[in-house]
Amino acid sequence: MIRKYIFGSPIETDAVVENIAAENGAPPYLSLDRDNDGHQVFSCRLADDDIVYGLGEAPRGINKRGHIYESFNSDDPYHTENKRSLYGSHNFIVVDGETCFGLFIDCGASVTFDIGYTEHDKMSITPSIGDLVLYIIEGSSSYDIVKQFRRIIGKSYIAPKWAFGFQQSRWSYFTADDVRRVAKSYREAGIPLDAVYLDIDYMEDYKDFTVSSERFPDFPAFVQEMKDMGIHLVPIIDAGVKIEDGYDVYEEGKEKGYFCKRPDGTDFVAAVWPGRTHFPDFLDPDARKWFGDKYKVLLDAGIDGFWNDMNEPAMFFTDEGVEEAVGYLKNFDFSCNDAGKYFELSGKFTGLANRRKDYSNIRHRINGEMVSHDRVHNLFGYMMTRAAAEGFKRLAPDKEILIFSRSSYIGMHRYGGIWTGDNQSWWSHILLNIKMMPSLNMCGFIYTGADLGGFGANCTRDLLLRWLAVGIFTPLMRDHSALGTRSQECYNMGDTQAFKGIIGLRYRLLPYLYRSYLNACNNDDMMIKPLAFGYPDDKRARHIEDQLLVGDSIMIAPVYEQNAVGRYVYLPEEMRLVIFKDAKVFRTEILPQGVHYIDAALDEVPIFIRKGKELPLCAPAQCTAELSEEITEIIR
Ligand code: MIG
Repeated sequence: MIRKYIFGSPIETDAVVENIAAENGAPPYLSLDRDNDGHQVFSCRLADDDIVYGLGEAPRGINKRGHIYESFNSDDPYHTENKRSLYGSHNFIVVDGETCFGLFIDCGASVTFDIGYTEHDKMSITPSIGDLVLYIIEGSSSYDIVKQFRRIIGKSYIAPKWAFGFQQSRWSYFTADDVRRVAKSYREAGIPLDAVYLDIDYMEDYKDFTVSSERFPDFPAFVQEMKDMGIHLVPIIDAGVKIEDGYDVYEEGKEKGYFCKRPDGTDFVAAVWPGRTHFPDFLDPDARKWFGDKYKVLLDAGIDGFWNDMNEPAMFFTDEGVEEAVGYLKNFDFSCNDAGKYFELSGKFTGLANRRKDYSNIRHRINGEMVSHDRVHNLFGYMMTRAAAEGFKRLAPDKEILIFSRSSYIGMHRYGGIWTGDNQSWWSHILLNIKMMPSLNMCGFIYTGADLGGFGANCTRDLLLRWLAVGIFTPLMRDHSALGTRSQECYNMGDTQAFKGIIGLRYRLLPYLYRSYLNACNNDDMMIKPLAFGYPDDKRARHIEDQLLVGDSIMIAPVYEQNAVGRYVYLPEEMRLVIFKDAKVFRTEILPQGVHYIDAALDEVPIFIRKGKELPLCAPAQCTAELSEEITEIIR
């Protein structure tokens, strides 16, 4: 049962695809008040044992209680516990307890979710504007509510099967020879690989839809050469378009009026990787179509996978920001004794990136009217990826193309996947990855995954092995790392046998994983679920956040602590433990319901097969193109 309530005059987000008639009365479950600033506040009481699920890509746990979150798409590479926002805004939550209901706040502007933060037994939701659509969803359980919600937002994007192979990325592999070396090293080590990523340095001066002819001579031939090795190249596309005379994307966008504007009607300018850039106005369907068609030059070169980056949109600085900071500096009294002022001074400069004030200066054209960015901020990356996906449909209707984005909003799940952005080579970020997966699934983002090994900071062998042992269960399985960090390709991390075994197991699991993935996409279901969704009557399972159900047959309980030789695992029912090593069954036993300590060395992957279920395996392969669908082994 889904009820819809309209407040003010909301801007269409296209998040919901089902036609639902709006109701007039007051929404159930929630109290409506105004805060001191006049903002509408929706609130409800939380009982002690209530769980609050949802929010997709957000910090902290599966249960969102005990923190305050803000849906405001942010380019922030420090995903620490104190943060309120990440790259996506997924305003869907479920309150699970004495009363059980779901809600979705459909609004492109910032929304704050205080979930037992100010008062431990109260949840308050405060949208920053009064124009929004509220959906209330009732069902027999949280899982049922999630499935109903998924039905109204439409089917999730389906990634091609090769995108379930192992993928290697780095900022950056600078030349074709660098990429060749990666491909060759994987093949020589016998570690399976399906894709190598091209980060911003493949372009000419960071210009979208260009390829440096110096570093990648005869690009189409190179794409083919890699394809012949079973390897797909996946180039990045950034949101900002370089301002440069003679650059066709810039010239056309300017002439046709496809760039975002300032309040005075001139094109908005921000500095990003290419230097001074304009942002295409992805909220405008004409601009969207134009930008989507630009992918053609890379499709024509044989490319069949892309990642859209910097689309919050991320900005390093604007002229206004710099002027303000420099003005402050000029007037600064360096003889003052006020230490607070020193920090204020440095803050003026460290705060230049992604300033709210700059966002407020952006204008979009929506239905012929100029609309402030503040009202639609969270839709920008969504509409960029929609532009790409709709472009692919026109340009290559029969081709399956991989596309995923950094920034997102619910609705974008129909057009592409997401990766979870700039994490760090920290053990705590393995756990964050584990906890975020089910929340993302609830919101329709099924093709998703984290930068395995961690993006920022230096990775170690043990961290990468443990993280890969989680990554084999996430649809996007990609090792990615930042410029300046230690190399973290699997063949650069000491003896390769363990890597070969773990990634080899991913390929053996592919028939099961891809089928589970398709089931989730086609049936508005989740591929990766919290234990509570599989064992709703088990009080203990209800609060477990570091074990997950993957598909219908298995439970995973990854090791995510350094130097741990195993971990405690709770089994809600009798299960078969299988320890895989070298991509083969190494040890197996039936364990009764209850708590067990499971030993798992760095090269071992434990999987728990649920009672009465089975896990099919195929033969290993070096890439998905060589993978046989034939099941060679079934474990029960
Ligand atoms: O400002 O393209 O999240 O994956 O490697 C950094 C360089 C820009 C951020 C992405 C990351 C990518 C990096 N980008």
